[in-house]
Amino acid sequence: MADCIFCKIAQKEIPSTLVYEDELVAAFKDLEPQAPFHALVIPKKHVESIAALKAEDKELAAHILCDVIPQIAEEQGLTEKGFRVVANTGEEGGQTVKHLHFHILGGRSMQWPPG
Ligand code: D5M
Repeated sequence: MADCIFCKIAQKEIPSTLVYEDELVAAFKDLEPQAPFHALVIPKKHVESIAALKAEDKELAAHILCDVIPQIAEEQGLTEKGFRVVANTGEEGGQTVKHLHFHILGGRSMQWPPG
């Protein structure tokens, strides 16, 4: 999508600090970190949100959840103590960038409920 900032990051048209990349997925440090480790995992193809995922995206979603996020957590030393994964979805979900992304937050104790 031409005007999507995360598409531009995936295409390396704007810079980011990558922590993971493969053919389908990129992960990069969040510009406004809310924890000592805060990265965003995105599919390279434009999908607006979890609500826009289609049956054809099942492998991609499983890849992100089953492979990419656990690998990043392990590499960042978060697996043992724990971490949080968040996918803000839609207006009331607090989603500001309309390209599916999973926040990975770690390195501190998290509170519940979120705001
Ligand atoms: O989260 C959107 C997140 O995206 C928010 O934490 C800031 C982050 N962001 C916005 N632009 C950039 C760039 N260019 N690099 C890295 N991180 C960025 P949401 O769940 O939609 O509120």
